[in-house]
Amino acid sequence: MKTLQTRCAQAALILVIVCMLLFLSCTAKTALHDMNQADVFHGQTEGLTVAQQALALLPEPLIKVGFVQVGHESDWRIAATKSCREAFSEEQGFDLYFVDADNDPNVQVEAVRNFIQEQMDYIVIDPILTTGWTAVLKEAYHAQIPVLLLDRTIDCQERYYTAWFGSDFVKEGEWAGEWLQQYLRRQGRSTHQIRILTINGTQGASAQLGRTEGFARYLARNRNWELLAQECGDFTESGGRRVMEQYLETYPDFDVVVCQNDNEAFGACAAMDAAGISYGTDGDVIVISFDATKAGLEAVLAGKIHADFACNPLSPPYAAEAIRRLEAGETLDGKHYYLPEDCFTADKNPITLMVDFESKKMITVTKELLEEREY
Ligand code: GYE
Repeated sequence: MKTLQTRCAQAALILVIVCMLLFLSCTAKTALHDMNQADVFHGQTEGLTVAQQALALLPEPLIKVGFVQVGHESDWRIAATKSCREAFSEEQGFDLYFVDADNDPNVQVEAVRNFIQEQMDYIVIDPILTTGWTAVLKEAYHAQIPVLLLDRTIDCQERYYTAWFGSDFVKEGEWAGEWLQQYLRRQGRSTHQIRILTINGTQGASAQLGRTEGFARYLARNRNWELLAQECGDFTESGGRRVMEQYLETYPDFDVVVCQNDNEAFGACAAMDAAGISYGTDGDVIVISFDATKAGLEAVLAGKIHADFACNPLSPPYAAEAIRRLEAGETLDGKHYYLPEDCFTADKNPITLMVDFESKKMITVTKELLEEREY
C-alpha cells in the first residue's frame, strides 16, 4: 500500500517536473522569438545559452543617484529641482535619492555621507557654500563613487569630483556692472555721483561671491559710484524685504539697488512700495536683478526691474548625460562646463554689452517671450 502511495507521489512529482520543463521551454522559445524580432539585439544571441538570453531580456538596472539640493529658497531653485526630478526620473533610467538641505551646509555633508554608505552609483551636489567639502569628497573618492557638481562651485582639489556644470557668476556680475555703466552713460549721468545698495545672496555661496566680484570690477572702474552697503538677503524674498527695510531707515538717498536674485528683488520692491519710494523704469531708483526667472522677467516687463541677468537652472540634464557617458565607459572631455545665458531688459532699444571682448546684446522682454519661458 505504502509503495503504491509512494509510486503515485513519485509519478505526480515527475508529471509536475515535466510540465514545468515544458512551460520553461515554451517561455524560453517565446523569449527567443521576441528576441529575434527585437532589432536591438541584431543577432547577438548566437552562442548564448537560453538562460543568458533570457537574462539579456531583463530591463537595465536603474542607476542609483544621490542628489543633495541647496533648499527651496527661490523660484530659480524650484525650477532647478523640477529639472533634477525630470532628468533623474525612472523613465530616464535613474533611481533618485533626493535631499533638500534647506540651506544648511551640515545637512548637505551628512547627506553625502549617507549616499556613500548607501553605495549610490553617483553623487550629485549643488553646494550651498564653497567651503567644507574636502573631507567628505575624499570619502566618496575612496569609495569610488563619482561626484558631479551642479550650479555653485566649491574650494576643493579637482580630482575629488568628476565634473561641474553651472554658470559663470563673475561674468554675470560683470554684465550687470557693464549694463549700469552704459545705461548711466545713455542717461548722461556717467560723471554723476551714483549711490548703490546691494542685497547679497547667501554669504559664502559661489553665486554670491562671483556676482559680487564681477560687479566690484565696475565699482572700481567708476570712481563716481559709491557702494553704500551690502547686506545678506539669503536669496529669499523675505530676506530681500528685511534688508531693504533696514536700508530705508539708514539711507534716505540712493540711486541703484542691486539684488543678487529675483526673489530678493521682489522683497526689495515690496519694501520700497510700502515706503512710497519710486523705482523702476518710470521711477527714480534703478533696480538690477539676477536669475531671469519667469516671475523676474514679468517684473522686467512691468518696468519694476530695469535689467535681469540670467542664470540657467537647467543643469541637471547635463549631469544625467555625463553619467550616461560614464556608464558607457566614455570619459568626459572637460571638467568645467558653462551653461548658456542671456541678459534681459524692458528697453525697446537694448544695449549691447561688451565684457572682456565678449559682446552680448540685451534681450527685450515681451509677452511672447514670457509665454515661451520654461521657468
Ligand atoms: O541665483 C538663487 C538661488 O545658486 C545660482 O541660488 C544659484 C542661486 C540663484 O537660490 O536664486
